[in-house]
Amino acid sequence: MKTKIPMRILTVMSMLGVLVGGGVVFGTNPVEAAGVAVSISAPAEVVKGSSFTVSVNIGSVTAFDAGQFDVSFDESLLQLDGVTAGQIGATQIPVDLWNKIGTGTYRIIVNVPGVPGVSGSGSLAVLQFHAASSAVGTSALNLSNGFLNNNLATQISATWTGGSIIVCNDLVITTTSLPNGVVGSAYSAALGASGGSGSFTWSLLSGSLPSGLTLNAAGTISGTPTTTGAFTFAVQATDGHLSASKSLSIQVSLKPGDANGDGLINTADISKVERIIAGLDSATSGADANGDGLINTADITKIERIIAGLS
Ligand SMILES: [Ca+2]
Ligand SMILES: [Ca+2]
Repeated sequence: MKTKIPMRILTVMSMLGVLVGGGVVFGTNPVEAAGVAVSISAPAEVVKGSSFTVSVNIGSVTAFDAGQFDVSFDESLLQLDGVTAGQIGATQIPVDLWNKIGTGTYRIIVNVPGVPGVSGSGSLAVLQFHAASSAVGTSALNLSNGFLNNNLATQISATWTGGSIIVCNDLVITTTSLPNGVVGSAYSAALGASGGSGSFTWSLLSGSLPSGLTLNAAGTISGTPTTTGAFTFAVQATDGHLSASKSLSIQVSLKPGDANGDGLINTADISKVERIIAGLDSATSGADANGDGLINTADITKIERIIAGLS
């Protein structure tokens, strides 16, 4: 019968390089055998000229004591301004030294003072960057020449995964105004934006579109207005990372001759103008069919001409 060795003792034995199950295991535990994951946590997209931080994250590690790695990037797009301490569990991981060793490549050395070792997950360091103010593009953010060791001065196996950052122009909505709408007439207007990564999803942020109109994700406002009025609303465009919003408005009026505001011009509008002239109904903008600012029999004549296809 085999003697069962408690997991905690097994871990200590394996860290010490004790013979376990016929093989010598140096400085590893079951998690680290596959390699501790070291990866970049960075914004996918930054606006040119802006400052941002990048975290060099580390997965679960046991008795970590010190490490070194190189970070490299496109210097025409990104500049490294500083490197500050990471944190594993509750323990800070001091950056002892960071130094430029080549074009766009910096070497960073982190070291926990003394030999207590730190276990847990977190970050090895935090990098302070700013994006170039005049150039846009995509920069790789590579990690290389990485080496980690535990408090026994033994290498900790690790996999190093970099990333990339898009430097772009700020996302702005370029539409300054929208065409007016007419009750009963088809309406279509395309919203525009620039910057970001160039593919936008649109939505209504606040307010209301004229009834009968909708905004689709591609940024087209379309439909057929059903009521008059001035409608003010805010739209938002996002490229998935950055977003911008803008307040816009659409004025909807009646078609000249559409005295009753139903979107159609027919004999009901003649009756409506007659009622307005007789003082039975309030004036409507559509009743002024000939656009002279007055509502009188000349508008009835105009409506008849419109119905007959004469004008
Ligand atoms: Ca009408
Ligand atoms: Ca008139």
